[in-house]
Amino acid sequence: MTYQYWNQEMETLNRADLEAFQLKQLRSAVAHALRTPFYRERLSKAGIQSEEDIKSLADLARIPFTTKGDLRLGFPYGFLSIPKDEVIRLHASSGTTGTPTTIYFNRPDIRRWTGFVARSIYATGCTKADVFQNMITYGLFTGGLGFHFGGEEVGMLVIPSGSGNTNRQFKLMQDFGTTVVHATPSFLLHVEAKMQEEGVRRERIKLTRAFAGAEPYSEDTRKRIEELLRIDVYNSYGLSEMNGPGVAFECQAKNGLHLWEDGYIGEIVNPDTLEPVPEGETGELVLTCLCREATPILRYRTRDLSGFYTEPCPCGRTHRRLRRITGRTDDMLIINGVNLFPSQIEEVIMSMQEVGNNYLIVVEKEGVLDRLTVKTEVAQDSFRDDTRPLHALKERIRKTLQASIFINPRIELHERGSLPVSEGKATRVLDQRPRG
Ligand code: DLL
Repeated sequence: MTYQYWNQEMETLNRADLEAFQLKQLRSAVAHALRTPFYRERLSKAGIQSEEDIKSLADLARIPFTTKGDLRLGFPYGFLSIPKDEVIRLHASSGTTGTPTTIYFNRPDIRRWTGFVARSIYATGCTKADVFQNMITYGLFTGGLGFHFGGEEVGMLVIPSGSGNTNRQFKLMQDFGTTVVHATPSFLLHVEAKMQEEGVRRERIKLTRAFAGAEPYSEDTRKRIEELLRIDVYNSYGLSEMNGPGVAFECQAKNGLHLWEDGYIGEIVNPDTLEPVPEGETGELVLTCLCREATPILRYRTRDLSGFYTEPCPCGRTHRRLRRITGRTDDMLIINGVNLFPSQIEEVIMSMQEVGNNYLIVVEKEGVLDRLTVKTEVAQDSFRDDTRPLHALKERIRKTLQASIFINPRIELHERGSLPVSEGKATRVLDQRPRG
């Protein structure tokens, strides 16, 4: 396979030069951070009064971690490090648990972010000849505008369709000959199911690729989308605190996500001790943003669980690859004392062909015990008179899951297309246990 690079020099830079570049950028990020009240206090407590105190990359370890809680406390302008009249855009996270976190950008920040998204898109083999339908939410969420600007930078024809309204999405795809889409993996699965339902013929659609991210999904889910839609699916990772998408992305080798290390420093730490884990092991990803002036964020605890691959990538890029993010330290469920990540359930059920594209995990209290119910759709319209095969399927799902998660779940089978679908990030878990 021949690989194409958007910025060959940067993407294939040798380690020593890449680290020298990181050090220069880190100093500049620290200089900006020191202009915010939060970091001025935090960094001076850690003995860092100026960027001159950062002498090597090892000094990163002296910088305290930043959490989502810190960012919330700084709402709305506490992390702004440049005069307000130089800011040209803001994005904010949805704030599902209260105050949102806000990130500001000046013009060079937007230019740099756009460069990382363009680089990511190009790494999947796209060119300016592609027609790109951006089927993700626009607005305060970074997925819409982030990919929109990146797609334009590559020179693709960008269709800002936004998410939802699958019938209109099909029409756009057919009218304009869409070759690439961007969506959450759950929305892609929904699109496929709808295509079947509406009788949209695959031959009328020119789709070859999709970028899928913003929520965790398993390798089996990727394969399922690839087979059903007959396209290549590339994993796309990012978070609003680090600009949005374009932080780490799969290349055509599809074996892990290159973390763009000239824009971000990645560390993997043990979430309990906050000490670095041995190279290659799984832990919490901590990121430092090297490419934004307006809102510096240093050593941000993402809560995302991942690890670095240690062997080099056949594509020739030198930027280290992250393993697929399997879950977050804080979406872990504890069910009667057993730890469970929703991704463990997804891995099992998405590998079973009879199971449809959508599922929901419900946790309730029954007396003193926790009760886990997994609701899945069935792949075929099999709600016919003979219910015996359905009973057998239910039992098979239950046994397979139990063997893998060590919890005995209740299984509910639902007709195709009957479980709720979200247009943005999917809600996969309903934890209905009383709090406290
Ligand atoms: O989801 C940015 C984004 C937009 C990424 C479009 C990719 C595509 P937030 O809303 O701040 O930003 O959510 C960030 O989503 O910490 C992860 O927990 C999760 N996440 C994002 N991408 C992936 C992925 C955007 N590929 C949070 N795999 C992150 C697993 C992901 N989880």
